[in-house]
Amino acid sequence: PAVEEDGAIRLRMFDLADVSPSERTALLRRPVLKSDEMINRVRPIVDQVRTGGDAALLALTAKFDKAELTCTVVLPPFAADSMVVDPEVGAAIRTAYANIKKFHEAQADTAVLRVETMPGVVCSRFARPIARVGLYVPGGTAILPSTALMLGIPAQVAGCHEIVLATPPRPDGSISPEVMYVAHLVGASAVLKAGGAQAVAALAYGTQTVPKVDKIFGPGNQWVTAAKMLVQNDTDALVSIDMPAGPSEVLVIADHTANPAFVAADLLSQAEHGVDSQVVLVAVSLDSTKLAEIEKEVDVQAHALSRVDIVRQSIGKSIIVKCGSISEALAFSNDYAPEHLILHLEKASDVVALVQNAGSVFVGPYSPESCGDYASGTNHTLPTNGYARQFSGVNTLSFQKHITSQEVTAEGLQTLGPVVATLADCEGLQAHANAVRIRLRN
Ligand code: HSO
Ligand code: ZN
Repeated sequence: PAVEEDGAIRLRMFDLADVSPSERTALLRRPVLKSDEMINRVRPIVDQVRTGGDAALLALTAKFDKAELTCTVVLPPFAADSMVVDPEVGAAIRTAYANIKKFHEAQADTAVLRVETMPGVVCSRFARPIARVGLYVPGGTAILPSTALMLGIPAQVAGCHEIVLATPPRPDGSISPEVMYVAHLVGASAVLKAGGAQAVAALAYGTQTVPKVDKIFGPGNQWVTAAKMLVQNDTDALVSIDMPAGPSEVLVIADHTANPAFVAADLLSQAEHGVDSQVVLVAVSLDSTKLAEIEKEVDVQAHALSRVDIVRQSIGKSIIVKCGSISEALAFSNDYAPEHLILHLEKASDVVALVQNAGSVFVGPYSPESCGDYASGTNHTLPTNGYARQFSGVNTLSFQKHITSQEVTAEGLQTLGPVVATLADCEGLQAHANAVRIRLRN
């Protein structure tokens, strides 16, 4: 039940020793996302913007964001009075910016990879920025300048030529000054005052005033996610997306050394994101006293939060999974493939070696997820919904693509050519074989 009869905010508890394989599978599952249904609902909106351009975008922004605009695009230099932030917030943004930039600069692929596979046969690989990128910064229940940092910095570091930051305007038509300040820091070439599926469509197809982009990044609600999936599949749009997105999640593994207050705080920091946030605590051989302490901390801390009503719902849908060993805990976590994995364990740093699937790992008692959400340097745009099995979080390479090249010398072709001609013959592709033999004869 989402709401306990006694009013307590608590997770549901399961013991891995007692659950059947099918129950275990059910525990690993996220709430179902009806992506087909959502795609059908966003299609008319996307079509409207694709065919109607700016006029449609303005109309939809008036409808959904209640903002009456005459123009959705803001170009730099951004007005100073649109970026006035509290001095302490400004300083925090600059420190976060520096840390995130430092970590993402180190990821940039600047070297040319060069391998001589045979004498006279040189294969190379080098990276180039994706020229035009669109960054979606959600509005909704919280303003998210941190997301603007997490998407804007790698774009800037990768050297993308055009960085279009889209975010829904407030009813008065403005954008939060913190987001505008970050747009300025990351060198955004335009800010698009639009949100939802309509913003995604404008980025994918371009309008009279909105520049079309090559790749769209960023988290968003179901509408945004569905629109990203839709435009990605339209070859006319010729656009790609960062990754499939779902509600945010955390899996915390705790043993007897864990501080119950820290564990509870970490669970709640994720739970406050939204009613559909997923929170899992894997308890390794915890006695009932310790578990009760954690549950009490969750309840007490939750009731003190301004977003208690959100937390009540997300925690109500969340689970504690008891298990008997670290290896069982990691097996469960790897099967779940969490977006965030927090290790409240005795030898937390040694356990990282056992992590196979996770978006980002938070090691030991003093590494709350909040650090990675805001300012340590790692990116917070991470794979959810189990996609950590095959996707990496957003990083500098997400804004680059690789080009390979080869240079074969005349001598190199003497050795390589016959191999190629033989394989071309084998495939019955005579012109391919000819392209080699015509040179060998020369
Ligand atoms: N935990 C969120 C990111 C975020 N947290 C933004 C606070 N602001 C998804 O990884
Ligand atoms: Zn967060």
